[in-house]
Amino acid sequence: MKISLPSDSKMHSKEFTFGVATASFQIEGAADSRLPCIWDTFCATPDKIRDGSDGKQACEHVALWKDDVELIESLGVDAYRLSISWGRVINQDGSLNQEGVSFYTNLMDNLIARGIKVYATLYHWDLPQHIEDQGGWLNRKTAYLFQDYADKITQALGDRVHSYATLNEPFCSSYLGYEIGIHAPGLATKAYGRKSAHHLLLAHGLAMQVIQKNCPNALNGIVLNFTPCYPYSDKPADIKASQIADDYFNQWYIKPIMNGKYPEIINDFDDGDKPDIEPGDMDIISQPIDFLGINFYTRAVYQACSENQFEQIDMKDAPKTDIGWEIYPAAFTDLLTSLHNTYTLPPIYITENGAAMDDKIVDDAVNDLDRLEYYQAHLNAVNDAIEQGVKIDGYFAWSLMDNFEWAEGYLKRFGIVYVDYQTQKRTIKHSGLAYRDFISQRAE
Ligand code: IFM
Repeated sequence: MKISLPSDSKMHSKEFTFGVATASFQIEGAADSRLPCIWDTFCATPDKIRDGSDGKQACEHVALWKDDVELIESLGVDAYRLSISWGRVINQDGSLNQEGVSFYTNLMDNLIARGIKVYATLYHWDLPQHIEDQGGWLNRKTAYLFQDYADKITQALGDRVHSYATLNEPFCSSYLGYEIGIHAPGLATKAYGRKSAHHLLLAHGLAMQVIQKNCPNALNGIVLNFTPCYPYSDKPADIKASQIADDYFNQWYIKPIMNGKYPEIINDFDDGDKPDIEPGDMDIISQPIDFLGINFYTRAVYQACSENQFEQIDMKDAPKTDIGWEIYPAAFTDLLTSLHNTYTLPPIYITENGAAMDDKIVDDAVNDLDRLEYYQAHLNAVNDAIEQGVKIDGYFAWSLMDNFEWAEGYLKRFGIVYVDYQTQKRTIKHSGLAYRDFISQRAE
């Protein structure tokens, strides 16, 4: 089976960027050559990671990066999205760690020499533990430490980076990490979710100021994840429930950036649950961005519930990926068109999209037709949105290779390349070969 799009699709143009994505903690390993981070601590806490694993070795990318660059090149992609480990490049006293910086400059130089553009995210969840010990994202000072890190690393990397994203998915850092505690640092207090989210968004704005100054020619922005919310029925109460959920999980992160305001539901919160907003914060958060990164995997369905206002329904008979997420590509088009109609957006990049599947390696091959179908359907959905007038300039498959899937450990495989964690052998899956073939047949 092949990937194909209508012959007049704008995604066939070489102007459209195709890439693959990873993140530092999920692939790098080499934990001894960086500062400990909140995910090291979380992994060392009993019962937090389903298979009891950690990120100490992961895909050993710090050792194997040259092979991995060859692998990326062999896929024929235009760009590689990676994240920088804060604790690999900044020492505890705030100075640059030259060894860590060299790791990234060598990697980037090698990618650039092969014509592969670098899309770098500065924060993909691996907060140095010593900063968490001072309150982490609940402490306003962390936003300023992030600005300082962004300032130093963007100067050090120079013009190697084509595009900087400040944060990846602040929803996950704040809600999963501080409000319900299923991600690091594992705190579970309702008010913490909104308070940490505000400091993350402030960090984004403060970092944008220095990145735009240091790298005015790079494409600079933020990556947000969205799980579009649908009502379980046509009943007004269910529709209202899905709207509240949407404000809480999705609009909460984009509206401050695009419109300088939190959604109206903030007015319904108890005072103690509101974020600590200081004068000028919303202006810092809402300064212009050059691009918006969107990560999409699935949708969620809600019904009204008197206790919590909304309650998620498990769509039992719906097709799902191996991580239990419903496969519903129409929600991707709906999301993109609705964001386009709601906000005045900069160009969009799909910075993550992909599926965990129960892969089997047989005779050195992984025949992951289920993942391939997922990609086909979701590329169609992106194409539909473009046809409806949404400006989308790129698409990154999540992920280049199987890796540490956070609280699921190594049990869930999202790669288009299979990783044997015993031998570290990489095998391009059928979906990866199809992605490569699709990319290679684009017009010059
Ligand atoms: O693996 C994660 C990634 O780190 C962030 N976005 C979602 C992916 C799949 O869960």
